[in-house]
Amino acid sequence: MPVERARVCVVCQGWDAYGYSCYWMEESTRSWSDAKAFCSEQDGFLLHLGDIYEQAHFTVTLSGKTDLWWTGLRARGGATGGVDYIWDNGAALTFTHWDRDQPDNGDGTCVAMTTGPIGGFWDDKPCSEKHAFVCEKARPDITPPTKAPTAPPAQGCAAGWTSLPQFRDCYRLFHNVDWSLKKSWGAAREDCVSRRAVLVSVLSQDEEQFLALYSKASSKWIGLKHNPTEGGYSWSDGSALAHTNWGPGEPNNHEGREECVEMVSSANGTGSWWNDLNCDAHQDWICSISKGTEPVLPPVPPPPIPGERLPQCTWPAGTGTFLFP
Ligand SMILES: [Ca+2]
Ligand SMILES: [Ca+2]
Ligand SMILES: [Ca+2]
Repeated sequence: MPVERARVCVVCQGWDAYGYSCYWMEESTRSWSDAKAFCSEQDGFLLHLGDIYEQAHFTVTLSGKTDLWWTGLRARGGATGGVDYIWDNGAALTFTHWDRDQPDNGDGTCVAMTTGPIGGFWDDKPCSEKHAFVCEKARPDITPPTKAPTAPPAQGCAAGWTSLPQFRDCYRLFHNVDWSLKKSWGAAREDCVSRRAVLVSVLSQDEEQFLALYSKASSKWIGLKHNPTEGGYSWSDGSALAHTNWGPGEPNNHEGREECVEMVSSANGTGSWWNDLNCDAHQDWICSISKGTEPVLPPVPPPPIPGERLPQCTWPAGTGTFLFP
């Protein structure tokens, strides 16, 4: 055994070392909470995937394994509708690697990783299912670099935009009673971008409840979209998918044509839920912008020049041939 590997083995007391952590691959299967208890008995915690490098390490490690393996991720909440995904070790969810069509909230609230040659993806499953799992603990000999503390959010929003002190963004609902002013998901996203904003990402139940009340009695696009090729859902601004609020039976990808996600708020705004919908449907939408960034007005298309006529297309009589003028 190479000297360095042997030294690390001693440091990790027989566990595998990678990056700043030691890992134990436990092949015996347990429910999620029994797996969590097993790890804490070893002074560890259920696997916390902190970034794409740690994820890549386990994608490779699990390529030769079978079935599913529990991670330390689970959904919390649900009583009032939405759920927030949290790590067992208390770390914030800053990175996600959801499997195709996940998280679907359909059958469970604990998150396992798939295995095999194209494995390593995340799927929410019933917590009572028994799976193998990974325990993690910090390497005792090295510590990760400390990150600079994040500054408290700036305050204040531009006219027409709204927020609460705890949020980092200001929000604006574009609620158009006239159908012709509503937009497809892509056009809504484009409208937000042209204001220096983004189509809103809803990252916690706290934010969900605020937006439900703010946009009560309406259905509107949010920045969530399905990725048909890579699988999974993702936010248009690249935020981690750390919260979901699917309505009963959703996402159902009705007739295989629903790739974009709307939020529906109840009449009094005390409840809300998400539905996947055809991206071409015309809807209201919510943009969000970082506090401290000044929104701009989207460019207005130039008015038609008076007297200028669009070229007319004609069918010459009797020829049956279309002519471009
Ligand atoms: Ca970790
Ligand atoms: Ca699932
Ligand atoms: Ca749907």
